[in-house]
Amino acid sequence: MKQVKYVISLGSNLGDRLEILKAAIESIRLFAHVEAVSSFYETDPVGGPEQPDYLNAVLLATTDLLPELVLTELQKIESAAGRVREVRWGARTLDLDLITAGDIEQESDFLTLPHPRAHERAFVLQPWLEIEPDGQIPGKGWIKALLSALESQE
Ligand code: A4P
Ligand code: MG
Repeated sequence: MKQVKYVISLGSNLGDRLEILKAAIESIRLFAHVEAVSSFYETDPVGGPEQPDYLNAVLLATTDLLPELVLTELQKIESAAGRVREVRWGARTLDLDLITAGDIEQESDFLTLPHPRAHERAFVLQPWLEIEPDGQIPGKGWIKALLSALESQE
């Protein structure tokens, strides 16, 4: 089976954020080969209701699992961390998003690739840039350029 390279973002703004993110990374290691993990970044919440600051990170992993199966595994890890889906963009113990899966582009309610908002989110681009300086979002371009564009908007 063909190995696919995945970019996965991790976020937490409830509970023991650091321990929750570290445990999530260990869980991802059980089904994928984790090649790089960024530092942990303290970030202001973007969108949604007023809520605590986030701890965010990004990791690179390869596996021959299909994207839908990878997302299903990520959702199991979120549930195990006590994630309750109430308010969209609301506070959460753990949010695991699939940012890219190789050069796959697809759109469905269950899984859109690349993640439709990743290119405009510094809390994804900054940690990603740290571990993959020449990273790209299919259809959007170099993450370095996307991040510069965001910063010059501010
Ligand atoms: N879904 C579709 N495509 C994907 C994908 N590529 N990755 C579906 C993950 N999920 C995907 O997600 C809602 C539905 O999207 C799922 O059923 C899945 O099948 P969710 O995780 O249940 O809900 P959510 O996370 O509240 O929504 P969403 O749209 O994923 O939110 P975002 O855009 O991820 O934003 N601020 C800071 N500083 N740091 C953060 O981490 N995160 C958010 C969440 C908002 N503000 C933040 C942060
Ligand atoms: Mg999510």
